[in-house]
Amino acid sequence: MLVDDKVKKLAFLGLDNAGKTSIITAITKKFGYEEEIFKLMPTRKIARDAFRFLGIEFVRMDFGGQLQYREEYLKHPTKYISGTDLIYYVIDAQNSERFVETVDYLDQILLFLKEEREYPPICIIFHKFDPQIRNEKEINQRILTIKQALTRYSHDFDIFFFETTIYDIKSVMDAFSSGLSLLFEKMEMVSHLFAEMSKNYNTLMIALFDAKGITIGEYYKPHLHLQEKIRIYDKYLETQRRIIDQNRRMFEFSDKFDNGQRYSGLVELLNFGNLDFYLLFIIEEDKEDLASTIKILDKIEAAKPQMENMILQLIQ
Ligand SMILES: Nc1nc2c(ncn2[C@@H]2O[C@H](COP(=O)(O)OP(=O)(O)O)[C@@H](O)[C@H]2O)c(=O)[nH]1
Ligand SMILES: [Mg+2]
Repeated sequence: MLVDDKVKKLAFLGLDNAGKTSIITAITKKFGYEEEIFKLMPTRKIARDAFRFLGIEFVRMDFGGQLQYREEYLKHPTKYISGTDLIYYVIDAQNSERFVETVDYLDQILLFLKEEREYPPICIIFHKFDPQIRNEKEINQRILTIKQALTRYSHDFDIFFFETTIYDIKSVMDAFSSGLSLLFEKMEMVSHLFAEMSKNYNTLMIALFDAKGITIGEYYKPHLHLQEKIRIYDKYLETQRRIIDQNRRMFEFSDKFDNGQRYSGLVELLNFGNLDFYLLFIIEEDKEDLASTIKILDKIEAAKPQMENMILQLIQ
């Protein structure tokens, strides 16, 4: 499944105050799991924690971004930066005064990696992309300029861009999950299967999450608005929590969007040994024909074996 089975190292890099620690905290705390902080290195200010995903152990390293630490990492890059499997580089999207400084730091990191011939995927996260600035022309223009400037590295590195904000946990989880999926070759087949399945039903969304909320695959109806996605995701989180608290295997719910359109949802727990996964299925409700909604939810039940097979392939 992976290139090799040793522990995978994820690095969160960026200037101080970019939001690295907030992102990691949001990912871990949202799902109420106490992550095992097994080593804290206050002197070098790299906080490490460990987690498992699809049966593989990961170490997540939060590189303190103050100037003195950055200088230390760049002075001994072999010690700090080498051997990283995936880099999340976090930029404060609201602080354009530090754009030059942050691009410069990223430059130095990438130059070092290039010299070492190490090419981990690079996820560049424009963070603090809060709802109220999402439509601001100037900020969007500046972000675009940085993206264009960084294309000079795309010959050597696989570079991916994300916009995130702590006010939308989905944006943070999407960036994190997308990064991880780059390390698992088979993960994209999950999304493909969901896209296929969606053709048979009037589906708004199908998604598969691991117990910690990492997305393993998902399909959205193409025209679904961001607000609606966020609403569904919040509803999912609430439902997942209920399943855990009430020790259930499945929960169905009905809800409506701001525009009045009603939708039905189902969250189902799937276990494989000690690994838990959650399947989320969302369909539009037909006001005239509620029986058809129920019929569709029954059909989903029938598609479960196929889904379980796929998960088995992922974790084998
Ligand atoms: N507006 C806004 N502020 C944020 C967001 N995420 C984090 N912050 C704030 O940014 C500051 C720096 O965050 P922190 O995670 O400590 O940054 P780090 O130095 O990169 O680890 C804190 O005051 C956070 O509350 C966000 O999405 N939007
Ligand atoms: Mg920090």
